[in-house]
Amino acid sequence: MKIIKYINLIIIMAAIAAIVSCQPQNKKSTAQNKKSTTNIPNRKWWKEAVVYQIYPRSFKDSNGDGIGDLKGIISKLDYVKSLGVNVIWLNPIFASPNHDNGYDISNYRKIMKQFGDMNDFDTLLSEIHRHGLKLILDLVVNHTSSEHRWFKQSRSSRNNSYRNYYHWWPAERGKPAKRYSFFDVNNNAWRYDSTTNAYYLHYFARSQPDLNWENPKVRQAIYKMMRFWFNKGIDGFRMDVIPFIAKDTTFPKMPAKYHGNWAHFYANGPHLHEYLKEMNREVLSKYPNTMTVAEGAGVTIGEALKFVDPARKELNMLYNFDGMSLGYLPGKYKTLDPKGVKLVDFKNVYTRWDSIYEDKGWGTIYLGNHDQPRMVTRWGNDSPQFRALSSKMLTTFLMTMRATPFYYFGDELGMTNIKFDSIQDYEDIETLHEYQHLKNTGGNLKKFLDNQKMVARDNGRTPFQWDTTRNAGFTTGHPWLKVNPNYKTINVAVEEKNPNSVLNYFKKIIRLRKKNLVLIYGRYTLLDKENPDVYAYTRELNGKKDLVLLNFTTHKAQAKLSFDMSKAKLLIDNYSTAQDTNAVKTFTLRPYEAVVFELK
Ligand code: TEU
Ligand code: CA
Repeated sequence: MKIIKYINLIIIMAAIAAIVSCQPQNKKSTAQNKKSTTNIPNRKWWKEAVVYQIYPRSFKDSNGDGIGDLKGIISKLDYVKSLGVNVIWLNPIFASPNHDNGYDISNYRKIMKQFGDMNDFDTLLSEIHRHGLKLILDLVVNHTSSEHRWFKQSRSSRNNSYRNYYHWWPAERGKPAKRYSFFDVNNNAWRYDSTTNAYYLHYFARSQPDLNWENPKVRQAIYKMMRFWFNKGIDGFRMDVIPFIAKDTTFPKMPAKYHGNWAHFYANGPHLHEYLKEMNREVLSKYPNTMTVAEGAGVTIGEALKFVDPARKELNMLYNFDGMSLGYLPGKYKTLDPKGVKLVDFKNVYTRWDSIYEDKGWGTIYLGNHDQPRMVTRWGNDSPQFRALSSKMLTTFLMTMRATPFYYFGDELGMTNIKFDSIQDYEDIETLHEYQHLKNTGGNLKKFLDNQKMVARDNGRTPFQWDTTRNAGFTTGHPWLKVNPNYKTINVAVEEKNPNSVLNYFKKIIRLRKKNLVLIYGRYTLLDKENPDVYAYTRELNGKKDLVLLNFTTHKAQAKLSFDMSKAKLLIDNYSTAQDTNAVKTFTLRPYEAVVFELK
């Protein structure tokens, strides 16, 4: 009996010793964590968030009319929550004739009838918050729809009280100076209107007249509308082409240097930052726990901090176009350079944009949205052999940079471009008007359509792929835009069941980012700069150091590293079989392999 008692005593003692021994470790790691969290200046919830962009028209149709709607989104919030994302960005949900799918607003305080009504919105917002998520809406205030009552009044007569809500040029002064338009068939941003024998300005389509921000009544009306939505409880705004809102209303000739890059000219109006400071003073500062992100069209890296340096009290974040513009031939409408994009150029763009936020401000990062082709087609490889691997690799990049990821719905499944053959399949005003422009000017339509298979915005707008039922479970009706036929294999239902799916990898790497503040706030250092195949970088924070290695090619590739990899702890690998890390100096990556190591 005695011996048994002794043995029990020894076991108990050993157990206590074991617990005590891991205490200091726990104590150390808690202390280390505490240190690491306390040593991070300017922490903000929106810096630690992952934003998930939903194109409402294509997410989920609840009433069989073939168009996504708010009730459809409500029915899928458990799915959105399961991703691990924090913020939903909805593309415009306001009343609109949908010439530009909601970016032509006819009433800022009404829900687009195809999407539902204000009760649906109120339910959506409370359900989003109940799921522990946040909601940002799309603020489109550079222009309205020509069906907005302000414009109907404005165009009715020269002395109407809304006349100066828009930019008019009286015809008796002759033709106004050239301004380019994104969506006009003749690329002309001035439209003659016979009612008052004058031209009105539209940087986008003729049905998207530009608001006159030089008119304080316009600004106050916009601020009032913003308060309306903030008072409903939304958590912020994505601001559509906000850099374009200020204009020199004398409309001088555009300096020649801007003719190849007129968006940059548009983004440098005389009073732009006065207006953004006023917007902050009068609205944003009254809702301090919200976030704002500018769509930084035309903004160069040298101008970014003017928008997001906290000391300037303007906006929180901005997303730029330098990455998305890689690979296009200069001066030609969205024409891809057959030579493709060099990874070294890609690395330089993202490294430069990281560096400007070293001391102040905060970055964003994205590889797809409703204006872009699907990320895996544009930046990865959508062949059956490499689609899943390269999707995961690109997502690893987005989730391990020092910036708030803006992740586009469907990329978590590895959805691909649909690559329409015929112009009849397209819905997007940009593609249709560019096609008409080419037709009118004898351009090469076949070459245009081939190029659109890669670059057209509709590629990123095809219905979300839920399951293998008809129309991928998006609608019981006729979808407003064709469903990608690959939905049979690329969809939520199939991927939720596959532990190695793109979807489950997405959830896994978000968890990794959340658990490791070094991946959010850590200093970024590019390694092996000239490597044409591998993107290698470290992230460091309060003594922690992670290494990210991304192979952007279909073949094996090596990263020249100066770390002793034998001590490296593998955190995630997009291959289901991890590699032996005893290799020193060089680490051979398999095709499209993405790995994250903890070095210390
Ligand atoms: O985009 C404006 C913009 O700068 C460009 O990306 C433009 O959309 C086009 O793709 C250039 O080729 C914003 C919205 O994101 C876009 O969907 C709207 O069509 C546009 O403004 C007008 O509101
Ligand atoms: Ca519907």
